[in-house]
Amino acid sequence: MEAKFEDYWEELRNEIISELPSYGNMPQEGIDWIERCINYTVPGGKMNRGKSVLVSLQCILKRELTEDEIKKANILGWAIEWLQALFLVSDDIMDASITRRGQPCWYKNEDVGLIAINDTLILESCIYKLLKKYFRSEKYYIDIVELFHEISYTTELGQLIDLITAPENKVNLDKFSMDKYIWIVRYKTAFYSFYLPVALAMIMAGIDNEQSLKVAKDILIPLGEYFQVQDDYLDCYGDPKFIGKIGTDIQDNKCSWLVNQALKICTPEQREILNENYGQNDPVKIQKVKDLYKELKIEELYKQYEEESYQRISDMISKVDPNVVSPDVFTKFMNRIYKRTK
Ligand code: DMA
Ligand code: MG
Ligand code: MG
Ligand code: MG
Repeated sequence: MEAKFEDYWEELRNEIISELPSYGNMPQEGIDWIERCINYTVPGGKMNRGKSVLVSLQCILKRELTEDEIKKANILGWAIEWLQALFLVSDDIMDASITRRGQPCWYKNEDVGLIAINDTLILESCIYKLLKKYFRSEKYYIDIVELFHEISYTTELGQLIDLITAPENKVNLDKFSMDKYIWIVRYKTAFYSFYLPVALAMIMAGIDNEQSLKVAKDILIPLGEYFQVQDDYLDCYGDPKFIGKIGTDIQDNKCSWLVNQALKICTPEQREILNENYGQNDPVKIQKVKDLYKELKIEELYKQYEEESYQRISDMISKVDPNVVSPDVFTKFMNRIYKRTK
């Protein structure tokens, strides 16, 4: 039977762990720490991003893949999961989150705390260890390394604007706007979650010319925007048991889709309610914001947005020239997230 995505985990973990003693007999507790950290933070998500590399490669090549191609696509998928892990570990520290994937955030473990900052850097280094180990002799090696660097950078820029638009204890609703929102979500989410897996598959398949990558980007970035709007919706309305995390956007003063919608339609009096209650870690104030969202029927606006986005993106996909990129790549991705509840 063909190996599944999950089946590669053990090999990759061993790859990282088994090399550590070569660092001057690294103390065993350090090796144990890294093993515990990667076991805790890398696997255990939905793995949508990781699995999409192989799915995309299959759509693009439209032939039976070799065992080696399957393995390589899945390893690139795991490299994305690794990237995701380091962004989530740091995101949870900066967002003061409590749980992730149904367990305490990594930094919340009693003996971890701010050591988690160095752990994110180790997680990042692991990506390049793995790329080197498995791809060094491929002619596209430098292209995938550069892509990981570039996409990491875009994500970091997105996180920066996300964070400085949401200063602690300094609510200023004038800082928010839908334009800024779109910029933030493109950079912090869409590039690494949607464009990266497909671009990696395209590079593997040898169709990495500017034109084809642009066609992919033009659809995948809007798809990523839609995905982050869903994330913002679920932050407020999702069931923590289901989404594995407890929402923090209201108290974190985030430039979320929901607050931007509220700002677009609220009266000056309602804006004052937001001004007084948004961005503060107080359950009563959080509830007041949620009550206002209810009054403004933000949930209904979201349902409308969801339908419109599906239509709009389906339209875009239908216009893709199948000789440039197989439209299946996008349809598969889209159907996997449409109306998601986690
Ligand atoms: C997440 O934004 C973006 C990155 C790069 C992790 P977020 O803080 O809304 O994510 P989550 O809701 O998962 O904490
Ligand atoms: Mg967060
Ligand atoms: Mg965040
Ligand atoms: Mg969120």
